[in-house]
Amino acid sequence: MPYQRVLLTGAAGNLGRELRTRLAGRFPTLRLSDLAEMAPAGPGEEVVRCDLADASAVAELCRDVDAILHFGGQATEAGWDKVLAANIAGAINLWEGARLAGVRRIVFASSNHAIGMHRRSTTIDHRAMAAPDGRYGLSKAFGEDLAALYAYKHGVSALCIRIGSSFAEPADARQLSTWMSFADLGRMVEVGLTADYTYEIVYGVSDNSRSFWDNSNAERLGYRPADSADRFIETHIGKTTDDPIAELTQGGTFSSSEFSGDP
Ligand code: NAI
Ligand code: 15L
Repeated sequence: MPYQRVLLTGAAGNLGRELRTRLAGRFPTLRLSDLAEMAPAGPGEEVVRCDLADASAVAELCRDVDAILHFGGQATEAGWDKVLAANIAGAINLWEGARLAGVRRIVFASSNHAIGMHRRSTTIDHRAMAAPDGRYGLSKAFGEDLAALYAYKHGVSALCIRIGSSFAEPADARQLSTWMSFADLGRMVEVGLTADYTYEIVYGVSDNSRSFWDNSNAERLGYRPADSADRFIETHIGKTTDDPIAELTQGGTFSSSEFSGDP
């Protein structure tokens, strides 16, 4: 059954603004939400300001929605207060609101920082154990487990996209491995909305030859990336840090920040 109304959280953010443009006209109604101000609603759009930490507001936000693209929340490392409110309470409120509203599917912007302490020397796939590289990464691992609970127990199917680095262009040597173009993000979101599955984890990454990840699960679901960071190898290969923990781990400086273990 096609979706009548799709909710996009984080609509004022970098990826939210990209997706808003790419999804224009794709559904009868696209409901856009964020804590921050958004551009006014265009044709086929609804704009709703909402704090994900406010359970009753989020329950109302989910009403009459068929599917959710959950991109809102704290998008980098932060203190527990912010991570707890936006990403942990926010995720609980969203999935519970979705269950109550009969939402069928959630596409979740998880992050490579859920597995950021894995070594760069190991190629991991969607079955790798969580290895968060900070409070932010832990909140994404929590979101993935929350999605599994609601998928298997309550029928809210979920695609968790462990996004690498989604920017207009890769910025440094690490992003030669982790970069995802905006167009490939759009392709992955389309797979998330249309493929047949209950609960899946994939990596949000373009077709980079230096990728840290075996993304065969995404390919199995129908993802065909059209972009690659490889054309930046020559210019970016030397753009490394002088930080040994960052260079050792997939999460880079997220992993080395506050690091106090054995390398
Ligand atoms: P962003 O920071 O530009 O967008 C996040 C949006 O969430 C912001 O507009 C912010 O106002 C909103 N937000 C924050 N707290 C909120 C709250 N309590 N209630 C409602 N809205 C709130 O980040 P970006 O880059 O657009 O990322 C979007 C999503 O993708 C995030 O969940 C991030 O963790 C995830 N992601 C992004 C990656 C990237 O490379 N851009 C990589 C991995 C994951
Ligand atoms: C993320 O999860 C962040 O949202 C983004 O700003 C980048 O830091 C990205 O990971 C990355 O690892 O490059």
